[in-house]
This record gives sequence, C-alpha cells and structure tokens, in this order.
Amino acid sequence: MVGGSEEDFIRRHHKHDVADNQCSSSLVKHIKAPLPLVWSLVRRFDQPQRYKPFVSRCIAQGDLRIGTVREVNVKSGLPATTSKERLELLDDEEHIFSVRIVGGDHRLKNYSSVITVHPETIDGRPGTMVIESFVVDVPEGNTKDETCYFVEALIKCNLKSLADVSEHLAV
Ligand code: A9S
Repeated sequence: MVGGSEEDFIRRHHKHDVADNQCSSSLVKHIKAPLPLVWSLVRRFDQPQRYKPFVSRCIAQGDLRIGTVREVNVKSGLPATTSKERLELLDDEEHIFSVRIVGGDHRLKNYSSVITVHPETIDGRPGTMVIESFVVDVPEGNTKDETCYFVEALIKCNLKSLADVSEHLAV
C-alpha cells in the first residue's frame, strides 16, 4: 500500500532509468524508532552487518566518501559469497543513501539501490519511514518477475531487520 506522501517521496528520490533488460521496484517500511537512530544504521556504508542479516563480514577501504568501495562477505546458504559495492551517495541532510554493486560472485549485474528515510509519527511517537528502491539487470534465463521477487524478498529481510534492530535500540 503506497500512501500519498510515500508516492511523492518515491517520485522525487527513487527514479531509476530502467532499461528493457532490467527490473526495478521500491519497498516501504514504517519503523517505530526516531529517524536519527534509523539513519545512523543505514548510513554506515562500512558496517552493513549492523542490521543486514545476510552479511557476515565487510571491509571498506577508506572512509564514507563517495566512491569508497566495500567488500561484503555473505553468510553460507545464499547464491553468492561476495559482493563488491561502491558508495554512490550519502547525504546526511536529505537522508539519502545510494550504493552500486560493482562486482562479486553473484548474478545481480548493474544493481543499484537508493534508501531514503523520512520522519513520521507512529502511535503518537517519533517514527521513521524507510523507502528502498533498486534497479538490476534481469539475468539470462530469468524473468523480470522472478528477479524482482528475489531481490524484493532480500530487501524485505533487510528492512525487517533494520526495524527490529532500531526498535530494540529505541526502547
Ligand atoms: O544487500 C542488499 O542491500 C540487497 C541485496 C539484494 C543483496 C543481495 C546479495 O548480497 C545476496 C544476499 C548475496 C544475494 C547479493 C549481492 C547477491 C545475491 O545473490
């Protein structure tokens, strides 16, 4: 369900140029924790494992500047072991975080994602709306739907974990 303001934010920050051989989608998560706490987790390009359940290890060369690259190792049981990712945008004013995958032994080619966080009130208390969108090539032998379903399932896990970690820290 995409509410009014969600659509506006998606239109403004989550536009991706989607080629014929690509798929793209966006997901929204409402978290019962204040924006600064949620953003402090999202913005740590060097430590995705703070909330991402599939990441076992991450090494980032350098600091959180545009162009910094991280080597992500993921847990066993997934269709990959490593992912090499570049920080594309980290805006601490607008709360926009963007990463592009530039390598790894997985099948997500030309994957890039944008996360924006927005303050909101949930049950009369400070909350955060997180919007994450992506665009990725559809691999040979897969359909757009299969690819979107696969990536959306992983992002849903990441956003659920981000909510759990944030709400646990917020008590
Ligand atoms: O981690 C993210 O933000 C999003 C995704 C889709 C990451 C996926 C992944 O790390 C696996 C979990 C290993 C699945 C990559 C890059 C490829 C996969 O096949």
